[in-house]
Amino acid sequence: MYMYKNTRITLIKGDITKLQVDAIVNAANNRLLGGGGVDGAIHRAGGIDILNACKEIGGCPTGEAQITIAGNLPSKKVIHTVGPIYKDGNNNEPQLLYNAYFNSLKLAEENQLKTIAFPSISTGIYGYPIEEAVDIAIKAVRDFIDTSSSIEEVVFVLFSVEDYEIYERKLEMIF
Ligand code: AR6
Repeated sequence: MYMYKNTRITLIKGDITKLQVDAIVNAANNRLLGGGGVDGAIHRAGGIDILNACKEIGGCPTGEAQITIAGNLPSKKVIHTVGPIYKDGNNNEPQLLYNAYFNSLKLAEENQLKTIAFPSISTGIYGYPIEEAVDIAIKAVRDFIDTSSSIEEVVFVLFSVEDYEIYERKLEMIF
């Protein structure tokens, strides 16, 4: 784990379901009823109680976020957010992706959660080009932590070595 200077941002390669942080973020869909990718992994590892909590919430608009218990996961909470499905970049995708990160951080702050881990939202099944998505993810996190001291650590968790290296390159360019 490498902390980028004094930014409170860290980067790891691995499985987000294993992390002992206050909140892990799920890249969910509007129905909040589970799916593939990281969503499937979180529900598989966390158990049925998370799905039941999601059913009670009833859904989540794109760019917004909801919070549930973490069931059998080592984190304290799960924040479910919904990134945009990428079409061509002209359908408000950048703003919606930014909102997904920013609103997840806001929800963490509102719940006194200090450490939060993000997967690479929208860049899997939803098809967002990774290079563009990383810039938006980093900008949203920087914008938030620049104005708020409540979050102590933001971890970007990348599943593949390729994605990890893109994040690493972008972060090293900035910091
Ligand atoms: N830990 C960390 N990252 C992971 C893990 C894991 N255990 N598993 C996959 N990833 P995706 P999206 C990475 O497709 O594009 C679901 O069906 C993965 O390699 O999970 O936002 C939902 O229900 C990729 O880099 O999310 C929605 O319908 C990143 O997580 C839809 O997929 C995100 O890929 C959301 O699509």
